[in-house]
Amino acid sequence: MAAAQNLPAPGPQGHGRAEPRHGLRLFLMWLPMSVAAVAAIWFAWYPHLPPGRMSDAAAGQQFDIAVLSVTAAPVVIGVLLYFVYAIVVWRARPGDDSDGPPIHGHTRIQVWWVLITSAIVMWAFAFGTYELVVPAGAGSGEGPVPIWKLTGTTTPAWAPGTHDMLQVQVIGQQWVWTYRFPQFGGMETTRLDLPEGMPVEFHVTSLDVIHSFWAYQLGVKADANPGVDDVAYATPKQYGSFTVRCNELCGIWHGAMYNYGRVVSPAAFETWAAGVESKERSDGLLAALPPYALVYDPTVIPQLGKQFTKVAGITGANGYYYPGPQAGTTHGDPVSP
Ligand SMILES: [Cu+2]
Repeated sequence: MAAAQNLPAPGPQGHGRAEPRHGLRLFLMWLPMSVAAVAAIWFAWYPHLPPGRMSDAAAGQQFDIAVLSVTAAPVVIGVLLYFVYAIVVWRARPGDDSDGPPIHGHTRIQVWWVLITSAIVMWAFAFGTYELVVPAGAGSGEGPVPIWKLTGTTTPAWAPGTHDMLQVQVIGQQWVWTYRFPQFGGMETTRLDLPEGMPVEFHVTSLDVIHSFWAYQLGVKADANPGVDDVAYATPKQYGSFTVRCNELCGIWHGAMYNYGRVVSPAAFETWAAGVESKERSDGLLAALPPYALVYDPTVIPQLGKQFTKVAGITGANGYYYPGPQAGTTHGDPVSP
């Protein structure tokens, strides 16, 4: 920190020897170290910071972490440098049992201290507020009533190459994630494919206990609570696969509650989603699923789930609402091994 240039000189006074300019020394050491650290963080570390740049939300989080790291590095270096300098230069020499000089404050240092720490805090406040409001914030203002919404049009149908917002319902239950696509007939899958470059509106809910939807590489994390429709936004920006984990301890198989998704081209996504929809329709699965809703009533859904039929590789969840395979039968869901 620049405060280092105005440090007190607590060394022995009046011993007939000129006191070196400790503040200047410290500043001249601090400056190149800080410049090097900031450059290393920005140019070498920043591109590798979590969670990557697979979506706009992820890239925004990566940028915030990089900026705050650049802000913090000179402060940390200033503190550690002063610490080491004090030990080396101002330690008591062997045989020196004398008291240190009495020090009664130092106006210039105190003024600088207040100014610099205030400036850092105000910067963090201004940057944090800007990042929360202008790019629609961490999690894009997620919650049951999102404050900021991603730009896009919510329509009953979805088509590639438009501004249509893809709606995806994320359903957590012990212990699997499923995804329903209301714009594709309400079909439900255990794999979360998403279109690159198009806005996605997640509606996250739970059928039983509290879970947490964490699509790590997309930078999306949202609570999955029963009876609550939690909204989060993201626009995928890179092709590739990502992992969805549960991030809320939700029972004995919490650690096994994960599956995968892919970011594909909008045309490939539409082909996939329409294909799943038509297969689930012809298999009778869409008719058997509970009607699409933002939240589901656990006291009603089990009655609907009793009609659930097995469709290999496509849908279902081994939960309370869609009963798993019964002994001696083939009825159940394809999620179970
Ligand atoms: Cu869970």
